[in-house]
Amino acid sequence: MNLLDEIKHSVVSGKMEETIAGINTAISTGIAPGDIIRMGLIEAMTVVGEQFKNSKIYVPEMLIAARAMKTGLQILKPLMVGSEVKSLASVVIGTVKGDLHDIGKNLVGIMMEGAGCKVTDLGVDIAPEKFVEAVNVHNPDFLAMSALLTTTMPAMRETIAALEKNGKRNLVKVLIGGAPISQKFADEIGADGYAGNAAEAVDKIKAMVDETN
Ligand code: B1M
Repeated sequence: MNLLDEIKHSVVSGKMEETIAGINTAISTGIAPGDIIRMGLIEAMTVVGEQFKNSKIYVPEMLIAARAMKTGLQILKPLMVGSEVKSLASVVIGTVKGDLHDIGKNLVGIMMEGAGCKVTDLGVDIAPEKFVEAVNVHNPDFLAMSALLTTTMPAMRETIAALEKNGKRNLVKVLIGGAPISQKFADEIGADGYAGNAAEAVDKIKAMVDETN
């Protein structure tokens, strides 16, 4: 088994110490942090998702695996976040109401910071009125919303409606993403952009910043 497979295996089985040790070894042998995230951590979560879908594991195991993944991300975050001087854009990010999944959202935030964005992370289970309040307080260029459950997708539409109701919709670009989200859904609810993964989210922000300049 190569090192990245070992990391993947440790995360799938929720072994925190082995995950940390594997990541530290990978870093010291010169494996790029982005590769560790993609081929070690994200692939592990895909396996975990499949196992959950097939009733091979249940919520507690999924939670333990997620904890190992989050710890791994914490180690890698400082290596992903560069020392860009100029701010690309300011972003308020959060996972929508009713949804507690934050690993993808955290990864998107880390990649945005790495690209030079100023990111304010509201956390999970963020109600539409909380997003509106954060837009009022932080006046960001982008509002970024994440959803992992089909049942919480409507909260994105509700948040856009709340922005409109409060006269804020034109002041901020809305970017959405998460496993069940698509470009079609983004178009349907009137979001400005959709991204399928963290790298694409950064590309979308760069493209939209370029458009407005
Ligand atoms: Co849950 N869960 N979960 N879960 N969980 C899923 C999402 C699921 C697909 C599993 C499955 O059935 N195969 C399924 C959803 C089914 C559906 O709605 N279609 C599911 C379910 C059903 C549930 C519960 C309802 C289970 C239960 O209680 N019976 C429950 C709901 C709780 C709630 O939110 N109210 C639940 C709970 C949990 C845990 C708490 C145990 C844990 C989350 C821990 C945490 O996040 N802190 C968990 C986990 C870990 C998962 C899986 C296994 C992994 C998610 C993950 O972290 N992926 C997941 C199955 C899967 O996705 N394979 C699953 C890794 C992460 C890097 O990817 O989040 O997709 P992802 O993010 C990607 C892209 O989507 C994108 O970029 C990221 C990186 O490239 N992206 C954006 C995300 N946000 C973006 C925003 C953007 C742009 C791109 O712009 C703003």
